[in-house]
Amino acid sequence: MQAKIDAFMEEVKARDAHEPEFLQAVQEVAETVIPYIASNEIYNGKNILLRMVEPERAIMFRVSWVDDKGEIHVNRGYRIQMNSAIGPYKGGLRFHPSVNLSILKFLAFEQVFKNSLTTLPMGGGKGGSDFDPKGKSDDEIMRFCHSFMSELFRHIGPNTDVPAGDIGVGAREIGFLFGMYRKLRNEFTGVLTGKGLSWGGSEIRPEATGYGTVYFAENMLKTKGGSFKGKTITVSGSGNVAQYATEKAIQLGAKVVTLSDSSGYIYDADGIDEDKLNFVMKLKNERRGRISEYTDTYPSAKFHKGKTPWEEKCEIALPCATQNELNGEDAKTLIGNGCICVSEGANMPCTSEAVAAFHKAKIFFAPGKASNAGGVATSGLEMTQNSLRFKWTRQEVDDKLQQIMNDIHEKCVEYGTEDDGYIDYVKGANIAGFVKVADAMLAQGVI
Ligand code: NDP
Ligand code: 2IT
Repeated sequence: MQAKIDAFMEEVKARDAHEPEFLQAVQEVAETVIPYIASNEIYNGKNILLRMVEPERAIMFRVSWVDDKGEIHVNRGYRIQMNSAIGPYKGGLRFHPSVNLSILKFLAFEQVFKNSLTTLPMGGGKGGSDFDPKGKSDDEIMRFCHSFMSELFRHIGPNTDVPAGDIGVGAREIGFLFGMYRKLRNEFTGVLTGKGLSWGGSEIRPEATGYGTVYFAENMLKTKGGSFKGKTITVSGSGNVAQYATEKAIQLGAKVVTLSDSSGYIYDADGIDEDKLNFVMKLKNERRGRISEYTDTYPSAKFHKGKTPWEEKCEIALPCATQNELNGEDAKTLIGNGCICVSEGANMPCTSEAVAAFHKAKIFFAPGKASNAGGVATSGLEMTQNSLRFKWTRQEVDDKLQQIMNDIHEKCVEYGTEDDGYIDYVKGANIAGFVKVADAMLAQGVI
């Protein structure tokens, strides 16, 4: 079996040798899905996975924009339309200087499996730009977003491709992007998700990824009679996902002791309560400040410059910042400190060495394509509401989100339970996500 997996990876590497993040994501899927394909006659010999690693379309474009001083800048824009076998392409836009083809292809590939797991009819895509929003004025952000959409609009549509937010793209950016799309097309449709509540957005969408990550972790703990109540939690990041993962963890009676950004992390031994979290939300979402400023207001907390939260003692770790932010050494430290559960809020935040360490220690580990799927699932619910021209209440959307996270958990148990009873959520999520897309691709023929 290993020879089969190696041969497959050689073929992918021959094409995409210079795309390390993409290869990392593909390798993880290949290791679990190729043995499944080999033992299931309907999928065997059809090169389905080989077709799935090639984007249906990859669009790259120039984004020129003018800063407040009148200087002209050029960035690169992308949209990877990975797979539309089960629905329109769906996935976020990332604005961050690290963005390149490898990162967007890994994200688009993961998105195909994640969206399939949500039970909703959505294909997978991802896009963005190497634009750095840090330090830019609102006017500069607006001009960049308008320029970006002045090209992207011709490739997307409510039945074709529906982008949303990701790192560096939140409510403000979705507003500017939507405004330009509406003007160019002269139509008001659900072409983007994460819209404002007064113009087509869904209740709970801002909260959904973070809440879903915690709902999923709570489901994992429940398999052994555990819960969040009274547990100590470390969270990384301090953006959208980290904020709402923290909020839900607090609501479930846990103590969150860390938050971070790319400069370092803060440790608050007393726990980040609702008031402190409100302070963080204002700091990050309105003043667009740095997490280190937390200690100016709460001096008993400590800022650890250039470090990640994984050196702190916790029972549950929620990595919610970015890819490969938690490595094999971090994993060993966490396990040594008594961590029993890791639920990925970010996409691929744990390196393959870290994931191997969690599996070896047989602790609960949820891969992002399962545990952070609540965000895109609620985007799917936003699309449904837009099509119906109807609005569900907060409670209705939250109930549906919880149901979807329960369903994803069940699918992972169904496909990922090992002979000794240990649940390999990576295997479960990959196979369950694969089956639905593969069945659709088989039914539609060689296209
Ligand atoms: P935000 O832009 O709101 O926040 C990103 C956070 O991560 C910031 O605190 C940022 O710090 C930190 N961060 C970004 N890059 C790095 C880096 N290279 N090293 C250390 N810290 C970094 O993004 P989101 O919260 O939306 O996204 C976070 C993660 O969750 C991403 O992996 C994203 O793909 C994933 N995700 C998001 C979903 C959503 O609905 N938004 C859905 C599913 C997954 P700084 O300010 O210093 O850059
Ligand atoms: O990674 C992700 O799932 C997202 N950034 C959310 C995508 C979406 O379409 O809501």
